Amino acid sequence: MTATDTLKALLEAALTPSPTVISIGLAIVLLFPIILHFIFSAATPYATLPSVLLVGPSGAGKTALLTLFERGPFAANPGSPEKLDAVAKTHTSQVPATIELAVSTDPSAASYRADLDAAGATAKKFLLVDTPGHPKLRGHALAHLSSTAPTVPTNTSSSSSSSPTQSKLKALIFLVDSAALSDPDSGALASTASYLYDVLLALQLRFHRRSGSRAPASVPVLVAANKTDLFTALPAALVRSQLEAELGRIRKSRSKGLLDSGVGADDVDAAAGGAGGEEADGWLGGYGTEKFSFKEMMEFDVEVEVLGGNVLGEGPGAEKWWKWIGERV
Ligand SMILES: Nc1nc2c(ncn2[C@@H]2O[C@H](COP(=O)(O)OP(=O)(O)OP(=O)(O)O)[C@@H](O)[C@H]2O)c(=O)[nH]1
Ligand SMILES: [Mg+2]
Repeated sequence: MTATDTLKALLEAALTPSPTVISIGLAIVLLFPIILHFIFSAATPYATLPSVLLVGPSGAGKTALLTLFERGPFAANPGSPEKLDAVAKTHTSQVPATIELAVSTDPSAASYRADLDAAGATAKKFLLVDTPGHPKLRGHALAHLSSTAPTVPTNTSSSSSSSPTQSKLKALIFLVDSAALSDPDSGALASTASYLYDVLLALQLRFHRRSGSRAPASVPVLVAANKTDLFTALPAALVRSQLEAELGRIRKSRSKGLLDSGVGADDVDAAAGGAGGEEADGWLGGYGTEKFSFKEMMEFDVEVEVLGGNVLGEGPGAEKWWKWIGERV
């Protein structure tokens, strides 16, 4: 009897409106969603995936590379023509495309062919973002770089959820057509270098904006010299030196344009000396150097590496690029 009595008394107390009951009830109502949030956010540690941005001039092979990484096994035996078609049939991109990939954490085993099948517990997931290379559509890629937020919103097409995912930009691949670069009449060198100049300058400005812990981290750059299967293709070392020379020329002519446009030489010097001025002008790399070198970008925490490879045909393939990605995501 006593047990039912106490139960009765307890129930009665709980149902009588009193400040204690109301405050306990309020506390439960308010704390429950907060506790739920912590339980679920702890259960999904990969809410933000690292992302790798693919940029480069139109026709360099960005979409072809994305397709190769997505359907690796098809390209693994390029013997049958229809399988090769799956990679080769690309057309100029108009919108950015994102796919989700996984790279093995074991560096010795890093191969996109193997990783696609064995994406188990040891694999790191990341997003690969293809951007259009057409000069009028480069805003997509540059917007990713100039965003001050530590994360960039991307739309994952392959993932089951169609909602935008927040993603951390971890690396950038600048794809170039090394066969086109070897033709001095095509103007490919000038147009490729001018795009690369804008990309590197965006990363340099990003470095200057870094202040505080929520600032974006540095983004390493891989200049991927594609199409080395073609006999006219320049080797990676020449791609590097030609691009450096052209970037130096662009830097010189752009700073000259600044002088001609009415900004006095003193202003430019002052801008170069002052910490705030560096941000405003378009001078890429270190001051006081005549020739441009990719090493200068280390001053701004931007590591630049040049590696050759090919998406189609016979050659070293894309393994080195995949490995480079694996070391950085
Ligand atoms: N020979 C050879 N051709 C390649 C290679 N990679 C890509 N291509 C070809 O280059 C052409 C352009 O490739 P895309 O991937 O469409 O170029 P993109 O960089 O996406 O170009 P945009 O979308 O316009 O920015 C296609 O016809 C590909 O088949 C390669 O390694 N070797
Ligand atoms: Mg494309």
